[in-house]
This record gives sequence, structure tokens and C-alpha cells, in this order.
Amino acid sequence: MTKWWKNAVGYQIYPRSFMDSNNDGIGDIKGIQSKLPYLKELGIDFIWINPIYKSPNIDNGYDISDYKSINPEFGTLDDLKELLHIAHEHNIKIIMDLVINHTSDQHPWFIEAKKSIDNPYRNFYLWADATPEKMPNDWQGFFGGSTWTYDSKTKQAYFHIFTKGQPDLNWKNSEMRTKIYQRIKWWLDFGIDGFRLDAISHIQKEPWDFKIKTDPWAPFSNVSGIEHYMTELKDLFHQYNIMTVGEASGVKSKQAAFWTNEDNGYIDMIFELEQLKRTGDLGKQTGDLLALKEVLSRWQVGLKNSGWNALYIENHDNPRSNSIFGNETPASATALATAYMLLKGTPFIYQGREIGMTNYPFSSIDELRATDSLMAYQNWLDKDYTSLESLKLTTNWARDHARTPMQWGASGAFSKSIPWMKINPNADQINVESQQKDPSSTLNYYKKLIKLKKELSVFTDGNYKLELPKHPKVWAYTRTTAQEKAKILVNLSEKVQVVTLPNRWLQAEYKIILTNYPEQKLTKVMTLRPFEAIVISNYM
Ligand code: TEU
Ligand code: CA
Repeated sequence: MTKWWKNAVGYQIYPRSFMDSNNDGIGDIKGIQSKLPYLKELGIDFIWINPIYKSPNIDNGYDISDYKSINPEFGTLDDLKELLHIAHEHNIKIIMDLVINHTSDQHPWFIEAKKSIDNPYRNFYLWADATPEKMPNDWQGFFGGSTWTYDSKTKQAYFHIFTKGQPDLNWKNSEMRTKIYQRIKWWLDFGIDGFRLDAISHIQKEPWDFKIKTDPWAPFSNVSGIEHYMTELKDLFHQYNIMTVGEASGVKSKQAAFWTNEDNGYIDMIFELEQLKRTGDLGKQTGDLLALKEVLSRWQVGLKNSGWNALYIENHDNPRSNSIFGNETPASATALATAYMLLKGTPFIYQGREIGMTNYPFSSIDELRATDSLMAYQNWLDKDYTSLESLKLTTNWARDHARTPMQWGASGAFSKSIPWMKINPNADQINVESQQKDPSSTLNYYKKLIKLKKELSVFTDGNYKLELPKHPKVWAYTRTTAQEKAKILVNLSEKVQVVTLPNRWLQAEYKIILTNYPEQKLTKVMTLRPFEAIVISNYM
């Protein structure tokens, strides 16, 4: 049986910045509800909402203090119930974020655990003997600094791979796991359609005396023994008709074929994190197109016969792709969209990508909000860079670029009061309202692209083959089934690129079925204009 999500297009919502319904400057659940018709018209089948649970917001919701309640700034459980109901009426499914590698340090379990060494909740977390000067080991967390924070009351340190406000849960503790599984069940019984599993490859850790060779994150990335917990999770997920997508850094493309195999995989699909490599000098880095092609091709081939890919080019943790790979024009926005959405897998569109939103021109540290950005900035200052240099080094590749409010119209359209992050000054030029009226807009191109992706089975089932693997500017590939063939040619540069087609692509049945320029003819020697994308197929 074909799973519904193999032929579906997802949309990622960063709720804080999506739509503010009550004008307090913060996006909310009712705001999402008001935009369901917009998402429907775009062709979206499901949405993934970043965490909306109760949280002190050290890491914007990725630090949960109560798994069963909604952060009041986003609304209530009843609001969510209603959203779910209306979304389902629109045939849109809802996937929630599931953050179970860690909790907030304000979660009642951790508040208890801190009280004493023999507290019943102590072993819900990871503690080891330490002194203020000497931590149990020298492992570094993802956001920089030690993975340990000393607790003077009990004279031990607790372990955290993100901020100290996000203590890691102890997955070796079966009592803890039972409690987490109860909460997962609670949400599935609530009626949601699935989960995006945050940082799931990190739940198992090496012994504290593990010696790091090269990869600083090896001691907590896809560590052996994780199979046991993933199997328990799978057994729970399989009791429901849901979709699961795991953020699983450290799981190699070869292993992903097993992790996501259709019969007894742990989860339905994986977000790999290798693809967004940077190239260029510090402070001036851009996206690395060759790495992107290499990584994505490896994953396409690796999951050819077993497993499934989750496709993305942008998310809430990275700068805007139209800025780091493109030149911030509609042409580069649509070219990138064509290139990644027609790969084999389930595409996710990060909010704002469908109108080609760009990076924010940060000019002061006060405009940034992400915890890791603020930590990075301090780090550069500590290394004696000036404040201006530190700002540049931080914002060159910061999460904050993706988190500015959605540009529904000219700058007041997201909220009537001051938004929690500044709106990009280009909102007057790049926005939904104006693009809806313009047939040649990025938004309207996306509608065509999504329709095509879902209509032609070659884009769901077809095998992938990379062409011109070493070409530094062109991303070209074919998708093939027994009956259908499609070729995708994308020029990801501002210069004209020339590509020669094999004769069989010039036979009468082949046509250009999509392009982001008004006119293009099929010829043996194809001249691709700046950021031109062309899709050729024998079907349609
Ligand atoms: O990000 C995960 C994350 O940053 C690491 O797991 C990742 O493996 C690492 O950077 C490897 O390159 C998720 C969320 O998307 C992010 O917003 C949160 O801050 C983080 O988890 C903590 O919950
Ligand atoms: Ca609000």
C-alpha cells in the first residue's frame, strides 16, 4: 500500500513568526488557522509546527516545561483542537514537534531531580561527579562550551548537548521512557497526524570516558544502543496511522535506508543535516552547491530501494536559501525550488520560502533573538573581535534570518503591534499579497511546481540519476520509471551556462513542462539563462 505522505507536500510553520491573530507581536495558533485557506491553495497536504508547548523559551520552545500544555502566547489546547478540526476539513494534516532528547530545566522532573542525589527523578537526567573546576569530561555541546553544568547543591554536574536550560534526558532509565511514551500516546490520542522528532539521533550517549577522535559530536550522535529506544518508539508509533520524520544527524545515508524502511523502519523519513555545508571565508560564507549536490545525490541513491527522504532546502535553523545559494531574485528562488522539490522524497517548504524571502540585514546584536547566535556573538567578542566584526561573523550564518515574521503584505501585515523580531525591510517588495496578483511571481510558480510534483508519478517513484556531478553551477538530474522520464536542468548561477542534451531527449514526445523563464525551446544545445530552471518530460 502506498503511504499517503509519499505523494504529499509539507509546509513548516515557525509559529512565533507565522501570523499574529491578537496583535501582541507573537504569531499564534489562531493565526495559523486563519491562513489554512492560503496553504490549501498553495497545494499543501500537511504542516509541521515547531514546538508550541509550555516553555521558558531559552531555545524558543525546544525547552519544554510541560509536555501536555500549550504555551499561552500561542493559545490553548482548545485552539489547537479547533485548528486540527479545521485543518482536517481542508484535508491538511498536522505534524507536531516532539522534543524528547531533553526537557527544560524548568520541567517539574528536573526541578525535582535537582533537589538531591536520591530524589526519585534524579536519574531521569544524566549526572556525574564533578567540581566547579573539573567537569566529568571535556565534551563540547552543539552551541559551544561544555556539555556539563555544575550544580553546587549536590556537587555533581548535569549533561546537556544544547544550552544549560535543556538538560538531556536519561534514556537508559526505563521509568523515564515510560513517562515519555505516555506523553507521546497522549498527543496521538489527541488526534495529531504525526511527529517531527527533534534531535532524535542524540538520545543515546557513549560512556563518559569515551575518547573523541575527530568528530566532536560522535559521543552523542547515533551511538550504538539507540536501536533499542528507536524500536520502542516505533512499536508505539505503529499503533497509530501517523507520519514520523526524524531529525537525525549522524545517521549515515546507508543506515537511513534501514531507519526508514517501509516494513519495520523506526520512522518514516529522515531530515539529514549534511546538506547545508558552507563555502568561502569566515564571515563571507555562502551555501556550497557542490556539497549540496553530492550529499543529496548520495541520499537519493542510498535510499533507492529502501527508505524515504524528507526534502528541504531551508528550515528554522539556517539562513534563507535564496540568500546563501541564490542572488535574492525570483529567478533564484524558483530555480532552487525546482531543484530540490523534484527529488525523490517528501518535500517540506519552510514558511516564506514560497515567496522567496531573504536574509535580514542585521545591523545590531539587539535585532537577534536565537540563543545560539547570542552565544556565538559572545564567543567572537571573547576572541577579541570588535563588536562589528563579531556581528558580521555571527550573522553571516545565523538562524535568525529564517525567523523574521512572515511577509504577508507590506510591513504591518503580520501583526498590528511591534513584532517579536523585526520585519525584513524588503517586505514592501517581497510579500504574499502582491505575489498573489502577479501570475509570474515566485508564489504562483510554487503552485505549478507543487501540482506537477503530485500529478506525475515519476516525481514520486522515479529513480534518480545525477548528471554533470562536478559542474559547479548546474544541477542536472533525471527521474525515471518504466513509462515516464523527466530531466531537471537548473542553472544555479548568475551567468549563462550551456548544456548539451543527449539525442533521446529531443524526440517528439519530450516537452518542456515547466520553466521559470517565459520562453524556452528544447534544442540539443541548451543555453540556460541566469538561474534558469527547466523540466523536460515525455509525459503530459
Ligand atoms: O536542532 C538540532 C541541532 O541543532 C543538532 O541536533 C544538529 O544535529 C547539529 O546542529 C548537527 O549539525 C534542533 C532544532 O531544530 C533546533 O532549533 C533546536 O535548537 C535544537 O534541536 C535543540 O532542541
Ligand atoms: Ca499573538
